[in-house]
Amino acid sequence: MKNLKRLFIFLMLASALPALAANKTVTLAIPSMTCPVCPITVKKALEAVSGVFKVEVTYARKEVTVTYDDAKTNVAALTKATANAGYPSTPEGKRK
Ligand SMILES: [Cu+2]
Repeated sequence: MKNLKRLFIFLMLASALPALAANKTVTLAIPSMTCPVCPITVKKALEAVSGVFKVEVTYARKEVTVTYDDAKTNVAALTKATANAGYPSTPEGKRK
């Protein structure tokens, strides 16, 4: 019975582990998205970054929300990717 209890605790801990590999979401402000075609370029640039699995562009607000695996990439890499595509971006909250 004691072993069974240990196994149960082990399984609980093991199933909790994937939740620790955090998916993070960041919203980037991209003021230079000035026409409806821009979001396509921005989306492609961000989706090309390894670790990114969701990109949502809100053209009306000139924002893009990116969901990424923070073990594989980070906000600096994301802003670099948009800048390389011709669209400098600023993480929300740091905007002046
Ligand atoms: Cu455009």
